[in-house]
Amino acid sequence: MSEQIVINIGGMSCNHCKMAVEKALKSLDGVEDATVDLAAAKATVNYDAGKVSGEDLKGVISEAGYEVK
Ligand SMILES: [Cu+2]
Repeated sequence: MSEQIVINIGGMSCNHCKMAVEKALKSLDGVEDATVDLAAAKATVNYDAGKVSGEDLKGVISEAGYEVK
C-alpha cells in the first residue's frame, strides 16, 4: 500500500545536502520516490508501507547526518 509522508529536516545547507538526503531515502527498499525541497527544508516521500516504515525513513536521514524535526 503506497503512502506519502512529509518529513521536516534540519541541517541542509546546499544542493549537495538535498541530493544526499534523496539518495539515502531512495536507497531503502520500498521507497518509490523521494523529493527534497531545500528551501522548505522538507522531504516528501512516497513509499510502500508494507516494506518500509516512517521511522525507517527518519532513521536513514539521521544516519546521513541530518536532523529530523
Ligand atoms: Cu550541503
